[in-house]
Amino acid sequence: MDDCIFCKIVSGEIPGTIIYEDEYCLAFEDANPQMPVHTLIVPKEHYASLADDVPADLLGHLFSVVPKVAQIKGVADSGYRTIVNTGDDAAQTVKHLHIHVCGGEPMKEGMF
Ligand code: DGP
Repeated sequence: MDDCIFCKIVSGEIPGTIIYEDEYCLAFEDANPQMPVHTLIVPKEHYASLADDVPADLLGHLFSVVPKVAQIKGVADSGYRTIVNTGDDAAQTVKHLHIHVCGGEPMKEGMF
């Protein structure tokens, strides 16, 4: 996708702070972190969101990378939250499927 910012990070056209990469996905630091640890995992292939007929094996792979990212970021033991925003009501601002991995301090109990 020519105008997709995460595709540009995947291709190296724009920089990202990459902390993990494999054949299918890339993990890099969120540019606007909401927590001390806030990393995004994205597929290398463009899918707009979870609603974009994402192959199940790719989804499984992306989620299998979550604990690896948590280990790399040092939150595997303290805990972390994974979030996938899908569509407008969820405030998905970047239309390239991504998993947020957030942690590094206690979160309040609440809606989720
Ligand atoms: P979402 O609301 O789920 O679509 O979250 C998109 C996230 O992407 C948001 O937390 C900020 C982050 N983001 C937006 N643009 C860039 C960028 O150019 N680089 C990086 N590293 N993160 C970005």
